Amino acid sequence: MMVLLPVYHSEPERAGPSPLATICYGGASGGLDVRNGRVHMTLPGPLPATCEQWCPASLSGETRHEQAARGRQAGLEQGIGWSAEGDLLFAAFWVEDQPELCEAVQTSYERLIGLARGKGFGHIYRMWNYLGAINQDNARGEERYRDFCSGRSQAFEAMSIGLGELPAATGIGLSSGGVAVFLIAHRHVGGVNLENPSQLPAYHYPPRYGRCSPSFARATVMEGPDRTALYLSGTASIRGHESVGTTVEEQLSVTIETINSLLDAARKRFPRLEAGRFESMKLYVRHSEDAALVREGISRAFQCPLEQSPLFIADICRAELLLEVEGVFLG
Ligand code: 3EB
Repeated sequence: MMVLLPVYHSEPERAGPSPLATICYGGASGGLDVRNGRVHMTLPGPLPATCEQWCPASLSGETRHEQAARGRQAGLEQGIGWSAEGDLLFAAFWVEDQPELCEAVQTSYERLIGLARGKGFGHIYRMWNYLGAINQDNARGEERYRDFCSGRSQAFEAMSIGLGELPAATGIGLSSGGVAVFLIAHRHVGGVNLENPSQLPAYHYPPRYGRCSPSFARATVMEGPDRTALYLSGTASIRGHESVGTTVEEQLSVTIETINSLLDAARKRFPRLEAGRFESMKLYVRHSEDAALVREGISRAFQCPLEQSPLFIADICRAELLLEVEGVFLG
């Protein structure tokens, strides 16, 4: 059984195990393109410039020739860029900036989910959401992240995806411009969505955080015959539904506790996760002066290989949050 895992480089075209997609962070502007069977996406931020490639990896004993014979298909349809191989799909959209995001986000989200389903990849197991000026208000005086959340929520509802079916996700700011969303999906295997015992499900956040709650699970687990992959959502210093801590030290320590509480809960259900580690992590830090502290704290707590844990300077979806961490834990 195959899943997609990220590999990080400082340059876009380093040869890897034939990725389905290359995402270049820290570009001058946003864009989406499909070439040579691969999705190419450039995002205006976050910095520093870093490339992420989504590569097939096996959760069974055999290596990837189980996949190679199945061929590659890719295309760009109605603004959705996609690439598929065997049971794996990567799909993405980029929408240019709009004064209000809700409608454009809902339309594109519905197309994205519709495309995944239409190509036969109904099991979406991880999503990412990047938007410009995430903490700024739109013309109606609504924060852009909240405006985005409404469009996303309405799309899931329109596509009949229930709250318990929402996959793990990340929501992070870009230096400028529009909205980038991408997903990974499987043809046959549904992920198991997990919640965090120390946090209220985001889809049940009270209305003070926005007219529609954020639509995501705290983690999604893909279990193969020999290995198990846990995709951890963007995790920040939130207990229940409240942001905790005013200093970066406090927020770092609560974030580490929160990740550990998710892992503890996951291990009860998926004992294979008792052994293993984060094979990749993405660290997002609001202020560059906090970068070294966050990098050291996370690396001490989780021992993720350095070359597989890029740190970005980015806005986080609540104005008071100073950091957010996501990752893929392999057991
Ligand atoms: C939180 O826990 C912090 O809107 O997709 C984390 C992960 C956060 C994903 C999203 C938002 C999102 O509410 C923010």
